[in-house]
Amino acid sequence: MSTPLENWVEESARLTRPSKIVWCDGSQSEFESLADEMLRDGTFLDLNPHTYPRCYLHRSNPNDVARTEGLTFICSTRKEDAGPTNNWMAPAEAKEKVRPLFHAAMKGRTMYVVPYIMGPANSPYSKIGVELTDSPYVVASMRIMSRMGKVALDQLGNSADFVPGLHSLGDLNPERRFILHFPEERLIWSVGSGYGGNALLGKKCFALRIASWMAREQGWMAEHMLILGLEDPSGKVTYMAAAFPSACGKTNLAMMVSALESQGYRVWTVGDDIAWMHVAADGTLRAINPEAGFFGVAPGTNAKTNPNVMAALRHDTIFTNVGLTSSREPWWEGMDANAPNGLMDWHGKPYSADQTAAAHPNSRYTVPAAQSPSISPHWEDPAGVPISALIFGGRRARVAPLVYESRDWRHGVFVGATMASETTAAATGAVGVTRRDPMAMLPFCGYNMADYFGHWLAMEPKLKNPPKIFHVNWFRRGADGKFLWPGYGENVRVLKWMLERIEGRTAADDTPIGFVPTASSLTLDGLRISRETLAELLRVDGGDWAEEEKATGEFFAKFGARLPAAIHHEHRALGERLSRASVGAR
Ligand code: GTP
Ligand code: SPV
Ligand code: MN
Repeated sequence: MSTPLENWVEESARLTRPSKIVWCDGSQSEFESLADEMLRDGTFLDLNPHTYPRCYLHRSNPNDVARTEGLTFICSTRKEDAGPTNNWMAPAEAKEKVRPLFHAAMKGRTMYVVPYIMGPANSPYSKIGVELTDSPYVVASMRIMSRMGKVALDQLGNSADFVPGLHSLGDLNPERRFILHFPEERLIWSVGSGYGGNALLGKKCFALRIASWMAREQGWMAEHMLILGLEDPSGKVTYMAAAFPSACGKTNLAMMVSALESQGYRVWTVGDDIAWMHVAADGTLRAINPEAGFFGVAPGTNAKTNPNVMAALRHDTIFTNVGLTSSREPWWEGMDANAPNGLMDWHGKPYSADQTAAAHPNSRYTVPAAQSPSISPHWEDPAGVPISALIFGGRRARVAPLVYESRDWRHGVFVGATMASETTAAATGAVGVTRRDPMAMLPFCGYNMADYFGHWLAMEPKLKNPPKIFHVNWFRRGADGKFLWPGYGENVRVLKWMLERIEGRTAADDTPIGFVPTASSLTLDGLRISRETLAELLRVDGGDWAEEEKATGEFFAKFGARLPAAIHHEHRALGERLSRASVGAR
């Protein structure tokens, strides 16, 4: 008798016709032989073995350097279940359209069977996926990003309880690129891309799009959130989870070196991109990081902004689309002031100073989580860590103050639902355009976002002490166009204010949008920031917010009658508070 997994592998091989099938065990020796093969065919370039041992550079096809949201589909039976913010195709139509692209797609190639666990190996919250892929780069990346190989196969046994994901590079032509999710079948099909979230199917496809659908059915949450622990001077650690859109600072917040370390505040990393959160028997919200590695944005990372990442990267790391120095070390914009002589750009061409960038703006490192000096001793705790605060945030040149606290859970859900952020290079398309991105889940929610807001609202009564919900913005700019807040390790000052709010120990101004720190309630010692800059960072501008309230209404209108009444109610209440305040100000 063959197992459900064997049957599916066989069926997929009949479709894709690989010349060979390899079942991956996840061992170091397996990785080494894959790496050797990739060095031979140019998929991997080796880096300096003395300064970057066992590290490799991968250059992807220049047309395949970011997630492609326009080619990503939710294939639910009913269109309304995918909702107005997702691309949708009917399941049968999607399969008919895309199956031919898989036909004999692996001819002359190897099909790798990649079993993986999302979550710690022995956690009741973990789930198993299996990816079939013809990309050895994907295999090597999945080995870092998940618990891959024998450990997953042993846990699966003969069970059919796994999320299947079929992936082929195809011909890498964007015209023939599709990322399809069949949430009712819990099936993923991806063809035509080898990049990150398009191709490492455990990450955005499973752990967010498919998992968010499962989480709603089963009463838990799958979120685009980092998880960190803030240690206070007494040694107590308070855990927080934060949702910022792609390339808006999750990895950097989760792995920061605290500017208040001398005062006894430090940050421990549990996860940097995805949180699966369940209500435990005692009514606490418990979060696990389903991933085992970090797929982080390289540009902007340096010894000052993020020493933990810089230390983590020095061995056993894969770099994608960064520059290469003459001493065969990785290089990217923002690593140090000047591009070194003899630099090659991410295409492999000599870099010249009139060029915009040596590294692609969405170039990345793939590194095992355990390599970070900041990794929490509880990062693989099967029960997860208890969450005391949820944080939303985005990239806003104006409007959103440095930090504010929502009035209660329901208002906090509204704050998350009204998030907006300027787009980044993490997805193809224009950069710097403000778009609504509720809970940083716009590209990742596997179902109708109106129902998703409803699901958030429905979590509250299950929680004994619902976490406080905050909103942050590290990216507000002054009249000169420069960031007003120094960011990175200094962000701990904002986390400390949140901690003191959780513990009821510090002051805030009650504004129409929520509770904003008083000028004296933020710990600013050791930071040179003028009183005017601070006032601007914390300012709630009546005109900006009136526009914001209007834009929010237009966004919500897309959802029609499906939008929960509580969200309408919060929207009206915000409008009323804003107009009362503007009358008061007159
Ligand atoms: P994804 O992996 O795409 O989900 O991104 P992310 O949310 O983890 O973002 P990441 O921490 O990688 O940061 C993205 C970019 O923003 C990098 O270039 C960082 O250097 C920059 N950045 C992160 N935190 C801050 C901050 O506090 N202030 C400023 N000015 N820039 C920041
Ligand atoms: C993101 O874009 O949010 C990422 C990178 O974390 S990717 O894996 O490409 O989704
Ligand atoms: Mn992300």
